[in-house]
Amino acid sequence: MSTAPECITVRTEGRVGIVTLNRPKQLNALNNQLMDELGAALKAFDADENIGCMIVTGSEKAFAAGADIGAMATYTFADVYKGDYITRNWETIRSVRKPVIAAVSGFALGGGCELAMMCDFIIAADNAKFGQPEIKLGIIPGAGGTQRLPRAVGKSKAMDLALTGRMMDATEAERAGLVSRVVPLDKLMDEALGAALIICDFSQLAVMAAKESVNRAFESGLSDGVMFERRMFHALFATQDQKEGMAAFVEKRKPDFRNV
Ligand code: CO8
Repeated sequence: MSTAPECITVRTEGRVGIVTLNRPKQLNALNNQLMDELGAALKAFDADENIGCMIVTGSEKAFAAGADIGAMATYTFADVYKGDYITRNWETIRSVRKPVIAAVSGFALGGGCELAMMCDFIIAADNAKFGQPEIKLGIIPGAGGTQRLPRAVGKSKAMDLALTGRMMDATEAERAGLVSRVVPLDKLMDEALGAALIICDFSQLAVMAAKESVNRAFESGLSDGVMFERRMFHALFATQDQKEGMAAFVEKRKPDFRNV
């Protein structure tokens, strides 16, 4: 029997599934239970025909201040390596096929920054602060920070953040390309929901193909990626949604996508 989650809250707005990280006393520090609950919630939304897009968010003060340092403090190499501890349930989010938006306010540090980067794009409030401060704890990022951050912001800034442990604010993060938009704190959820609802109205087949194709850019060389995109592009001509989308444009009406 599944029990109600304790470290997250889950709700829907129209066809948008929203997961809010909810360990306020620890600034949403990420532990195994939270990551299990987050993974389960996202997988459930992914499987739900009524959901077209997801949002992961935190509190005003913290998206997530990193992995739970208290929980990790006494781990040995044998603990973490043998049990694949901490890392084992972190990448569930990567298997989600519908879009996931990170709506980030406050601290997104360490594993919190890595979690945001595992989402498809990041919308930040103007009080957001991003960083990979693990170096200050005698460790390095462990959930993709040294790999996804340089892909997002380039080597120089990624090195700066990983080696000095400093935080960058939302303006710098947008300038560097880590986040797609910055909005006032009180507009964060409206902005994220607005984007999610726009996505929900498109053909889910095209949305999933676009996500898969953009992600391919980070996994392959240019010609392989372009070939993958071309095959996906061709494949979408087999869908009724392509016929509907183009007919609606020609007939100057709103398309009615059925995801077939
Ligand atoms: N883990 C556990 N508890 C935390 C964490 C954390 N990461 N961050 C904050 N807290 C707790 C504090 O201990 C404090 O608890 P209490 O009230 O009981 O003392 C409470 O949250 C509030 O924190 P502060 O009083 O420190 O609040 P401030 O506003 O003064 O400072 C900061 C906020 C700057 C965010 C500060 O709390 C801080 O520096 N936190 C640690 C940030 C950090 O180092 N993050 C990286 C952690 S390591 C990591 O993420 C590795 C990821 C590896 C992933 C591997 C899996 C794949």
